[in-house]
Amino acid sequence: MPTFSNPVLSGSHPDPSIWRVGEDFYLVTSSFAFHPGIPVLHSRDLVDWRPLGHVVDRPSQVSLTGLDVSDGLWAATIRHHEGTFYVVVALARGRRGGTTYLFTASDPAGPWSDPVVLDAEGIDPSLFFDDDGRCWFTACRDAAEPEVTGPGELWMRELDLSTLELTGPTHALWYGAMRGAWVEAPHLYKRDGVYHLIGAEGGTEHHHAVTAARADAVTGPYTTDPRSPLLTHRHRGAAEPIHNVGHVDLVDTPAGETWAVALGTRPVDGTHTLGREVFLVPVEWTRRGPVFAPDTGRVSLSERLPAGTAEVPPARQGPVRDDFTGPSLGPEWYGLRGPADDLVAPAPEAGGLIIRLSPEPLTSTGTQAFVVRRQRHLRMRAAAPVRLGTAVPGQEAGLVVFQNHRQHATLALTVDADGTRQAVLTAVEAGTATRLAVVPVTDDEVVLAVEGDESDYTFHAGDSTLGSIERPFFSTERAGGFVGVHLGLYGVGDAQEGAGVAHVRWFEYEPRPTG
Ligand code: 6LW
Repeated sequence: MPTFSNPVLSGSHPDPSIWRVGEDFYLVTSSFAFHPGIPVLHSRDLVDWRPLGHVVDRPSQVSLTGLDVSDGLWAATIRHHEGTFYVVVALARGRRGGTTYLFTASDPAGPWSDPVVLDAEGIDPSLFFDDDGRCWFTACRDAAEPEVTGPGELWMRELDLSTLELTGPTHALWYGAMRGAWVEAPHLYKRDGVYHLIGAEGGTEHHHAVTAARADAVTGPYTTDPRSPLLTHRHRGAAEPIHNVGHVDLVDTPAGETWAVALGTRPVDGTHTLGREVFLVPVEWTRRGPVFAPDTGRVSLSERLPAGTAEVPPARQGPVRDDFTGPSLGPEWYGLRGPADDLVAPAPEAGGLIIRLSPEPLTSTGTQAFVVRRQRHLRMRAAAPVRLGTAVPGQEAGLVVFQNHRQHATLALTVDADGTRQAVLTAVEAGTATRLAVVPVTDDEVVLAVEGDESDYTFHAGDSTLGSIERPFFSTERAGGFVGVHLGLYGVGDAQEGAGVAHVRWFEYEPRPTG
């Protein structure tokens, strides 16, 4: 039987939401404080996903300034109805829901509208279009009487599609099946006249689980599906390769199957660095509701292909080099909290990327001269030839291994007070920087490289090895938050007259086989 490998989206792609229009599947994920925000991906087979665009690509849509890396845009839902795509998302501040936004587009590749602010509290908003054309908004929030119901509440209001306002009464739908932790991630589906409310419980970590309730009317009353949890790996041991499974969205294929996209992690010795990734899980609808992974009851690294798909392209092997020849950076590159195009941009006449050094340090909550892409493989090498335009003490540019603004490492070219060029390896933990190694360099341009594997990240400048940082240093377990490791380029320094520029001819990312 032909199979595919899970995850179908490796690296930090949390909280997947999926929709199909005809033969085309569209998927969005959380993007937190990264910019552009809310990636939209496209697939024809559910396995091979290509970036299509971003919902948030202009600072006028949403301000992310000042936000912690793991706040920002959380858990968007994508839906399509009568020619319009809808995305709803919560903007989190201080790890809590702040503002709920609704965006629309006629083409999921964009442009997406400026947002409409919905009068909604909480997080994990979703939309359900009923057969009668009415649209229902659901989300989760703190329960009014947590000692009675448990801490979280899934709630609903109607969305008026002509005004894009929530209207009518608020319906409290459900407090979860297990009630030990917040119920969240609600999505509503209708099957054979029954409304199925699927949620997540246990938190996004080890106890994450998919639970469900059902009702005969859209506004309830909802009764708990007694089979809950319907999908979880909370009961699996340390040898289980996939953990933290939950937060699903379901889609029907043209061939008549149902599949779920779920988030999960692949920890190594109890810590994960690649973030929450997207796993594809077969679903069978029964009289009792959806059965996830009917053959095994769990998410697998190797899964049978969806019906109607004979084969999928093999995963790309070998290094991928970005020569920065395009007019702008490709969709795999992200800045923080706003566009960094005036600071980091391809410069074809200079043959590569120009980084204008910025006084904004990587530890700030502003927009730095900084571009990164997801680390998508545990074993990998990233490398870039970097040249610092001037030799001014205090200026630096180079590679960054970025977990968040308070937890990262840099391998930078800089000069000391005597003007001696050097490469410096620095680790920043909980916002405090420690200089780990310094080597002198002689060439103007130095290839800076980092190799990662199960044990550590090892840093090289030209032929010199500066040292290693243990992999768990960059893990979510150590750093907290909701994101995985990103790799990229940055430059810091006060702009001097005509100076303060670094030049990078290319950036190479090479996945390496896991033995
Ligand atoms: C997301 C929520 C969650 O909104 O983490 O714990 C939040 N689960 O469903 C951010 O990814």
